[in-house]
Amino acid sequence: MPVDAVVLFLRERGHDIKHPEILGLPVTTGRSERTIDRAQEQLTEALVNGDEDLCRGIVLDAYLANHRLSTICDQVICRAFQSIGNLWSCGDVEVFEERRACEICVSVLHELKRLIPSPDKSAPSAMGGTTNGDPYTLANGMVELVLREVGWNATSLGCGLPFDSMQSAIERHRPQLFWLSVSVIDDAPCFVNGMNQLFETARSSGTALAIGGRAIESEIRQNIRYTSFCDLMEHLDGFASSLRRSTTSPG
Ligand code: B12
Repeated sequence: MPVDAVVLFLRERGHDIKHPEILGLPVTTGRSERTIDRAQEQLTEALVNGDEDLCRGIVLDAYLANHRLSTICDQVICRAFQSIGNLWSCGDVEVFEERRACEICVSVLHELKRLIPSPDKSAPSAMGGTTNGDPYTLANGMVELVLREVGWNATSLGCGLPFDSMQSAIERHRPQLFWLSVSVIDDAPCFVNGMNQLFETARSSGTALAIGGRAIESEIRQNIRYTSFCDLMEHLDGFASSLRRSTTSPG
């Protein structure tokens, strides 16, 4: 049986996992607290200490406890990075510790991708990334996972994409959904212009445009066009689930 099917079975039945190493999971799987608040505190500490196995175990335990990926992303991983950002700005965490935490997180997100059941061949497609000058990889990786969990065939195009290349991707692949994660805006007028052109391309291709990220402040939002703005992965989870139902429902 493939590992994603075994993990799905364990999640749905709430069974404990006795020998995680047989499934290629870290030996710490099944040892950490399954409550979300405690998981966030444990993850912050494990990330700062660079304990990759423990980080993988904490996140996988939350997943095996049947928490939605969007909840794990918002309430465990994102909050852990907020704490790390605060510790860094107070000088209590070194730059190398923060960077190492990001590396670990990227590998944990890859591992989660392996454990989510693959979308059906007939699943609607989604793609997206971050724009020019935006190096923030984590939120972008999370969007891909959250969409896959709700049955989308989601593919990240990566970070630092020029707007015209995103338009080409939409025209060539005509995905039902395109996302943009925006953590940095270098040049607001250029961003607004790029977004509005992207929206026009998306509209003429029948593609919904979902955006989110800390850099989209209300003044920017008022000047750009999009289909859905999400503060959280949990919002995307709800939006993408209902869009998927309307995309795939007969008639
Ligand atoms: C990791 C990190 C970096 C790394 C990122 C590496 C990487 N591989 O991604 C790097 C090294 C690039 C970096 C650089 C800098 N950083 Co930095 N960084 C962070 C940190 C610690 C975590 C960011 C992160 O990834 N969080 C996890 C993600 C998942 O959370 P999120 O971005 O908030 O996303 C959530 C929502 O916004 C939403 N969302 C986001 N995108 C989308 C998209 C869609 C479609 C949807 C639905 C939802 C959604 O869902 C997410 C989950 O809830 C933050 C601290 C913090 N509070 O976030 C500081 C932070 C953002 N950085 C900060 C600073 C100061 C910098 C630097 C200026 C430092 C420097 N002197 O060089 C540079 C600037 C770089 C640049 N070009 O702008 C400050 C920003 C302060 C400010 N007010 O602007 C922060 C807040 C730290 C702090 N407390 O001071 N940083």
